[in-house]
Amino acid sequence: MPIDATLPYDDQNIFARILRGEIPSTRVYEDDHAVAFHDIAPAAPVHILVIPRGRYVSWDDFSAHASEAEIAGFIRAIGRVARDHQLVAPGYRILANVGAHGGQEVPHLHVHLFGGRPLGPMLA
Ligand code: IU
Repeated sequence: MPIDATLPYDDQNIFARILRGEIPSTRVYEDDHAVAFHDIAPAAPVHILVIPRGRYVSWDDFSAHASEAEIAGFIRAIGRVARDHQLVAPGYRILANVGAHGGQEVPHLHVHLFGGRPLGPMLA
């Protein structure tokens, strides 16, 4: 069920619980600002979610309220994960769904990183 991205942060959301280690995930990267793990229902041969450690509901919340260090660290982490998986030469896609019309289902900012096959045209 898509979420309302203007709601306050819910500390019990599934990615908050993954961050706290209460629910297992297959982590592929972590640093001071970000954690990356395999999506549980991959839509491509490589489908990784990169999330900030901070409590941000969505890209909107993050872009409005995160510090410069958090923003820089998060963006650098996404690039690092793509390079670590040898995705740069073949190419890849990053995507963040925001709110109901964006199809966002988990109320903690996550960037999808897709790769490993030609992804075709972007769907609106
Ligand atoms: P969305 O952008 O909020 O629609 O994406 C949520 C993603 O989180 C989706 O691709 C799910 O497969 C994925 N996911 C997950 O990896 N682990 C979980 O426990 C749950 C969802 I719930």
